[in-house]
Amino acid sequence: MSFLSKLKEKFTKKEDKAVYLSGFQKSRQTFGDQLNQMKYTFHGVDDDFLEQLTIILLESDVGIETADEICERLRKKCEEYPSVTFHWAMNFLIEIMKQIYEEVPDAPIVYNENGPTVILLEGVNGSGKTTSAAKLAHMYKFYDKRVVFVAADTFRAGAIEQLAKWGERLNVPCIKGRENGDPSAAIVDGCRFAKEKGADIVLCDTAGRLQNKSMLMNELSKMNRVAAKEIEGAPHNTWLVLDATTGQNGLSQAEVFAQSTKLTGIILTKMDGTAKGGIVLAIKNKLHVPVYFIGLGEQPQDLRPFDLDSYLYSISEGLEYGE
Ligand SMILES: Nc1nc2c(ncn2[C@@H]2O[C@H](COP(=O)(O)OP(=O)(O)OP(=O)(O)O)[C@@H](O)[C@H]2O)c(=O)[nH]1
Ligand SMILES: [Mg+2]
Repeated sequence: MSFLSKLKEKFTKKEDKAVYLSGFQKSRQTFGDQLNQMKYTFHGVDDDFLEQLTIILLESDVGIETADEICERLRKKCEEYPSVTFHWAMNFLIEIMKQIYEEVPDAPIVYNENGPTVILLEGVNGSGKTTSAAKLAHMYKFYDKRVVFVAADTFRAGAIEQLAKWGERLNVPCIKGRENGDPSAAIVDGCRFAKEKGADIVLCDTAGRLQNKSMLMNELSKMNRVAAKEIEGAPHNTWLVLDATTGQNGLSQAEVFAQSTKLTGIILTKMDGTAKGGIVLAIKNKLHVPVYFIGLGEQPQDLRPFDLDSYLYSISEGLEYGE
């Protein structure tokens, strides 16, 4: 059985099939559908083929370094099979993408066994932090976890109320910072509240900040420090919320955020509105930071744990035909 057939078989058993397929529809049009078109002109894995493949990978926002690496590995692999068919070349391609992602194993999400687990959400303006906090709350509540929100975006007018409203809707208590006050104070209050009430998960929503504003980046470091004083090991997770539609620019944002805080994971939002699905591979290959969740819409239920096989299948659906 070929790699793509096995991928399909695994995928058909997944619960989230439909959500993945519709969320990655645009990415599939740029990637899988365009690759499929190449079968009509296929004469083997030669320079022409690799050049076209590079273009498709770049359009999917895999980034030049990762695209070159994929092409080089495919070229080497096909040297062993000089009369490779298009179908088998595609099998090798997707398998190589999986190998590249898996080369550095994803560290699991850290949960505090002796008290509340603190999760800090950071990112640039409008990336989807507050919405992601709501989505995470929805997910953890589904698993019967007691969740607390900390509205630590004291900077943007209306930001505290935005999270408080989600709190009301989802029945999650919201510890509010003071508008224009020190966001670290809200983190301290939130951690204390969570300890007192025996909460399981503390979701800290922070203000959008540009990565080139050093004052704001220092503020982020402070939030990390004060959390550690309240709860051992906190924040147990510091996740960068990245808007997938920004593509390669998101990658450079991530590099800078990683310098100011110990970035442990990424939530990739707005995947539903972009063809740039390849950014997942670029992030993993360049930053070695796991993508834990993907945002596939604006509602609390539109968050899914990232699953490599479902992702690969969703962006390449259709390539498995023609064995
Ligand atoms: N389609 C889609 N829209 C999303 C997703 N995540 C967030 N959004 C939308 O993006 C916009 C910004 O989301 P917010 O959660 O307010 O972003 P933020 O990072 O908190 O923004 P600031 O607090 O201003 O920095 C909203 O209109 C959200 O509904 C997603 O996964 N898919
Ligand atoms: Mg916000």
